[in-house]
Amino acid sequence: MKPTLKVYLCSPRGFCAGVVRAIDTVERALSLYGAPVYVRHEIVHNRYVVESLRAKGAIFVEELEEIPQTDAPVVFSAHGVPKAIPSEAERRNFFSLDATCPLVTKVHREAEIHFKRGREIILIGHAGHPEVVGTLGQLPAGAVSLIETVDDVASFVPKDETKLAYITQTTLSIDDTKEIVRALKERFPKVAGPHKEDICYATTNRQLAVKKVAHLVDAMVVVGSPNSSNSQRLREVAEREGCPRAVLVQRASELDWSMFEGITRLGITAGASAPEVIVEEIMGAFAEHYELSVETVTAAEETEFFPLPRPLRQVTAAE
Ligand code: 0CJ
Ligand code: F3S
Repeated sequence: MKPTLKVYLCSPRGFCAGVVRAIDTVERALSLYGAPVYVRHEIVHNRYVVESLRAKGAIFVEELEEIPQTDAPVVFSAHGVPKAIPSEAERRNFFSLDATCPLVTKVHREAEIHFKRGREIILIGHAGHPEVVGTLGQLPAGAVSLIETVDDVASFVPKDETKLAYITQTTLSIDDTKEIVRALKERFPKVAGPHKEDICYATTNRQLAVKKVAHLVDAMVVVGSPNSSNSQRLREVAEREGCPRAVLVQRASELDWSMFEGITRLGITAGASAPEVIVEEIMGAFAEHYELSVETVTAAEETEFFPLPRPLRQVTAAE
């Protein structure tokens, strides 16, 4: 007889509206124009998604220089790109399709508005992440400074502390960001910024669901890739909320079964770039070891939908 395992499935989990739009952009480009479709950077940070699209004819590159002169579409990933990238694509006469999430574009616009109003901008985010590189690259070098921690707030030297603004990466930890914003407002009471931060609805809701489940379980499995910021944050949130074991896995084959010995309650969630089919694969793997009793724990209902980039919409309408 298999031991029983109570499974708490976090909801919402997995794909957000921006990820659906980004993947659909590549799929739609492939079906309209045929292979190859070039994609600058992983369309979303998920190996399974990238490999599936590659099998259908997508070619992934890190930089435009890697793309030969071509009429094939060139897609920019969901994370956004510095302004120099669309300019370079235009110079090379590429047919570009921008799959930047509209909620990242919104942050780019905020940055531009602050800049036009003469404000020095602080970006709260993780150095080197493509979204951060893209947001920094919306404005001339030096216009935006990156801050990663509360300590960075203390050491930041503004040009004029009455003309400061902040923006954030969309996939940060809600709790860490709250602390950084608090420190920023304490030190610079006149700092301009969004109502709270720029963390997106999907990041927020997935963290809220993990918070509801973390204290109920002995272990938490987060489906997602190691380079996925929002997925990493879910693992962190689970741990910080008192879940004794939290792991990030890309596939069921990565599960270390010694870690789950003796557990009776398990939480499962998935990052915004992780497909539901992998959640099902993980559930299937646990079902081989345990008798499962599954309960969904819901933190929010999501209805967001983002239409495809304009060139693909027009072609769709003409059909
Ligand atoms: O940056 C974004 C617009 C989120 C895209 C979806 O998630 P993912 O895993 O590709 O990217 P993050 O590393 O930013 O979470
Ligand atoms: Fe956009 Fe947030 Fe998803 S920024 S791509 S809705 S994780």
